[in-house]
Amino acid sequence: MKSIFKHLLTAFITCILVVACGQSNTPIATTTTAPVNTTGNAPIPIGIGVAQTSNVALLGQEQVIGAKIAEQFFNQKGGVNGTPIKLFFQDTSGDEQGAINAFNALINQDKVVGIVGPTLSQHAFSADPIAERAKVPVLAPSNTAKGIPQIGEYISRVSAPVAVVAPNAVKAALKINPNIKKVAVFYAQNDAFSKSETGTFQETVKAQGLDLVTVQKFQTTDTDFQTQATNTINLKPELVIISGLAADGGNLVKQLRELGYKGLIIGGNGLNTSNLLPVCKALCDGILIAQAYSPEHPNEINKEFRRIYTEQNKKEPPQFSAQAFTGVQVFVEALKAVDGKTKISTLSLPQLRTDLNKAILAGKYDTPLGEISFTPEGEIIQKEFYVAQISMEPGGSNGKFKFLK
Ligand code: 1QQ
Repeated sequence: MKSIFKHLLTAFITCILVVACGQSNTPIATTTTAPVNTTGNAPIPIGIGVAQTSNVALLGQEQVIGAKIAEQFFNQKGGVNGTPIKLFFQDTSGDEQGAINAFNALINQDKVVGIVGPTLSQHAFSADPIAERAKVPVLAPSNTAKGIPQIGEYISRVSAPVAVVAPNAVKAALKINPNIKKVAVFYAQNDAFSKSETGTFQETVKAQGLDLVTVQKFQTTDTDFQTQATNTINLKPELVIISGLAADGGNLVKQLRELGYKGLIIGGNGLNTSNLLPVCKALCDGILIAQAYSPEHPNEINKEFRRIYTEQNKKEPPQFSAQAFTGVQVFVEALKAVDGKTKISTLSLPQLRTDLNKAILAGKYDTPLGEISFTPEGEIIQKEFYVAQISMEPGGSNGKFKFLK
């Protein structure tokens, strides 16, 4: 990274001067843990470790967009008390090892102050412990499985857990069709988030007095769901609930409909992207998905975020972009709080990472998700949740997430 090299060069020259001149009044040359930013206005490095390739990129791409909007937006507003931020992107790709490699690169090579990532809970359980051991704060932008903040002191999330988000979709389905009795549940058994989310869905179904007629398992890599779909349809459910990711989830919806299923379908958070629409096309119509973000949220920062996003992308901002934006925002505001106490330019990188983590947990943030804060463990405290229903245009190539009242 240029600024660090510049710093090292400055430190080296200073060192020579110190030896030559016999003076020793600078902290830079004498410490091994040099300050992060000693050159006045060198940008502060923040890491984004999400999936930019693989099937998980259907979700991760939306995060990259949200993070980039935040970088530009907050730098235009003066960054961290006059010092800009700079995002460093490392692609986690689609597996645990990819996430581990991305986190290691962000921590050791890019020397970031904190990380927004990874995309999946499945990857967080492997990669977050690396950040925890290195004492690098992580803000999980989309890790909704049970147990994420409990990975460690440095792990917090801006993505509300399945336990609070998912039940809203079941309640919305019952409002649309109060006659629902029989419910079938599908989940991807090789994905930590899907296992966690289906647990919540199954509890909700039972708590609502509904009849859970079957629990079907699949893999996120599956493309053929004929057997599970046929077995399910034979049980005549009025509601099907799917916890998986976008490609598998989209194919499952498509095959259920092609085989004649007519009832309501709830998709979990892994189906919460318009990248699902090219998979199930017209047959995506009517899928209900609970949301931790609404483009209609009326606060100023959301209005600005929504305006920039829609200008660039010609559609409404999705939840994953809003959450990634929020992750960067929390870092920026917590960095400002740290800087307000002790100039960041005088702190060593380890000290800054530790102070930053404390500041994150202590703060309150007005974000596109609404007002949020954190429990001491790093769990998000968020107030508003929503449910959207996919509405496909006739012909089935274009569709929208319509928010239910
Ligand atoms: C998780 C999730 C993902 C499906 C979001 C991209 O919620 O892995 O926890």
